[in-house]
Amino acid sequence: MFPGQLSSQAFHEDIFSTLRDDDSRIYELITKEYERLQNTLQLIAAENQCSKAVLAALGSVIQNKTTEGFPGARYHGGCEVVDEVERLAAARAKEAFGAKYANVQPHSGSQANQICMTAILKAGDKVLSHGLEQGGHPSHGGSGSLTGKFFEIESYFVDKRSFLLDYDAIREQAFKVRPKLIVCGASVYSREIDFKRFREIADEVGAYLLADISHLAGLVMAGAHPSCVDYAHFTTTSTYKAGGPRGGLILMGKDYDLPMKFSDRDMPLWKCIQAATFPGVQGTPYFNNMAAKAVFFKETLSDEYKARQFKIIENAKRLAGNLSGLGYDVLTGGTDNHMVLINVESLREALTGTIAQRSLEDCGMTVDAMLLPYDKKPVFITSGIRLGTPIVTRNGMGGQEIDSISELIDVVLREVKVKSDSEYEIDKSLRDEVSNKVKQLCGRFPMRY
Ligand code: DSN
Repeated sequence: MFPGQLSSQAFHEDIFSTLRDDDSRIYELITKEYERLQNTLQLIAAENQCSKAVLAALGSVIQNKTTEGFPGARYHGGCEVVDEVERLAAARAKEAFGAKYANVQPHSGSQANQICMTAILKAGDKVLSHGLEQGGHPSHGGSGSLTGKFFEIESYFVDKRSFLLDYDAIREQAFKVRPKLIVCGASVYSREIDFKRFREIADEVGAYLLADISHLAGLVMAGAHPSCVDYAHFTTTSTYKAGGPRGGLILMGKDYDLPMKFSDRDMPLWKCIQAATFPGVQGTPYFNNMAAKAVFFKETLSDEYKARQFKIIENAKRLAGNLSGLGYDVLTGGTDNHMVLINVESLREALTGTIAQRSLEDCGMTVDAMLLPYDKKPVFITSGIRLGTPIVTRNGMGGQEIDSISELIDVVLREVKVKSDSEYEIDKSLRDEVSNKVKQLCGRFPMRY
C-alpha cells in the first residue's frame, strides 16, 4: 500500500459519515426515511427489506465500472472482476430458482419483461396478458407502456363472481386471439397461479409463455408457491420484492435452448434474450446491483429465508381470517400468498381505498389503496386496499402481532369520518392512541438486517 492509499475495508467503512459531512441534506432525508421505517408498520405487499450486506454491495466501488455485453464478451477492458461478479450472481440465481439460465442484468422487472418481449416478438405481434385494470402490470402491455404501444394486446380477466383466474375462459380466449405470447402473473391476485395450466394453453395455441413472478419470487424460491421455471419459457421478476436489491432477473428452465427460427438461421432462446438485453433494451448493466443480487441469492438458500417465506403466508392468512371475522370483504375469501385484498367499500358505504390508505397512514400503518377487479371507482380513489406481510414477518412478527395489527386497522377504518371520496377526518385522540400502539409494536420488532 502506498502512502495516501486506503485499503478497500478502510475506504468503504466510512461511506455513511462521508455522506453526512459532504451532503447533510440528503443524509438528513435518509435518516428521516430510516426513522419512518423503524416507527411505522410497512404493509405494502410489493415491499421488503434487504440485508445490510446487500446495502453494502450496492454502495461499493463496483458501481463505477462501465461495460456492455456479457462475461467474456465485453466492449471495454478491465472486466475481470465484474465478469466474476456477474457469473457468480447468475450461478446463484440458477441455484436459488432451480433454473438452467439466469440473466442478472435487467435494471428492473419492467425491463426484464421488455427484454423478453422484444426478444421474441415483432411490432404488431399479439400478446394475451392479465388486464392492467385488474392488477396486471403496465409492462405486460399497458397502453402507456412501450409494450402496449408496439404489440397488439388482449387482456384476460378474473371471474366476475369468484375473482379467480378462469383457465377455461383464458383457453377459449387464447384460441380466438392466437397470441404469440401469453403473460401470466399479477400484482393484485392473492391465490395460487396454475403455471402448468397456463403452459398447456400456450402449447395448444403455439404461444410462448412468460411468467412474471415479481410478487411471488421469494415464495417460489422457498417452495412456498409452485414454481413456474420449467413451465414458462421465460420467468421474470424484480429482485427487491423478495428482499433483495432493486433490479430485475430473467430465468429460463428446460426450454432455455429451444431454437428460435430466423429467416437465415436458428438461435437458441437464451441467446435471443442476451441480444435483446444488449443492445436491445439496455446499455451498461449496474454491476453494484449485480453484486448485491449475488449476495441476496446466497441469502435465499438459508433455512431462515425459506422458513420466513412460509411464515409470510401464514401471517397473511391470519390477517385475512381476522379481517374477514371482523366483517370485512376479503377478496376470494382469503389468500395463498403474501397479500390480502380488501373491499373497504363493503364495510362502510362511503369508505374508499384512498381514505383507507390515508387514514391508516395517519396512524402509522402504510398500505396501498388498490383498484380491485371490476372496480367502479376511479383509479386514484378505488374501492380496495392491498395489504402485505413480507416486512412485518421479516422483522419477526407472528400471530399475536398480526392480531394486534388487525385490530388497529379495524378501529381506524370504523372510526374515520368520511366527507367525500378522498376527504376525511380522524379524531386526534384516536390517531394518537393508534400511532402510539404502532410505535410500541415497532419498538419491540426493530428492523432486521
Ligand atoms: N409496484 C409494484 C406493485 O405495487 O405491485 C408493481 O411493480
